[in-house]
Amino acid sequence: MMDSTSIEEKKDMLSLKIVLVGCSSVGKSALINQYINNKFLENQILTIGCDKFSKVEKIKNLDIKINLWDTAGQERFRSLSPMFLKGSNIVILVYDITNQFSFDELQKYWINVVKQNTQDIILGIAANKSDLYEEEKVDEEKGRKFAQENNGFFYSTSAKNYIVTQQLFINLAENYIEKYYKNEKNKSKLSFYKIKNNNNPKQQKKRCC
Ligand SMILES: Nc1nc2c(ncn2[C@@H]2O[C@H](COP(=O)(O)OP(=O)(O)OP(=O)(O)O)[C@@H](O)[C@H]2O)c(=O)[nH]1
Ligand SMILES: [Mg+2]
Repeated sequence: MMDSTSIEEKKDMLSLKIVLVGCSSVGKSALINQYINNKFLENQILTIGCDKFSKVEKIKNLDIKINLWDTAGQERFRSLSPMFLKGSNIVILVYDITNQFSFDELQKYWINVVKQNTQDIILGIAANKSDLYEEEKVDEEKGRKFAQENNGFFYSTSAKNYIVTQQLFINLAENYIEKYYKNEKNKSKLSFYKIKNNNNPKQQKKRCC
């Protein structure tokens, strides 16, 4: 016999808001494109403002609608970040291992913006472009230490690699469910997404600003 919770989960779908932030050109859009479309573009177009994508995943036996917020890293869009971070469940700070500046900025700027504008999140640190290890400027240990200091999960990623990219998003979502959903009193932190009147919730893209 089903309990009331499982019935509710069948009617509505749980949704998670995942926001990617970090400097321009670190590969935020490329990671999302690989995760959603299994594609890598050498010339990914730089993001203006923020793009939204979604994908439905089965995580820990639950159907979860993953909502991805792909924010623009260019300086001129920085003032918008607090707005996009609001209500996030998971935040991924992305840097490029071949670009020291992109890592320094995570420590000097992005981590503070995230701390000031979020609560009860799971934090991921993605050291991206690992396929360019020969041009590495940021030692992996530094990235791991930064993640540890901020209670975040460290991932070495390449947007060219489908499996690694899947692991990044799915593992963080699993960690979120484990920490907040399995804990009864935190259940309300996940929002419910009504699947009625939505023919294809998978792989949608829409501009959010
Ligand atoms: N070799 C390699 N190139 C990558 C990787 N990820 C992204 N790139 C390339 O880096 C460039 C910038 O990637 P984007 O995904 O547009 O970067 P972004 O972080 O979304 O940049 P903004 O939208 O300006 O914030 C593109 O030319 C990508 O093809 C990676 O893992 N490896
Ligand atoms: Mg982008």
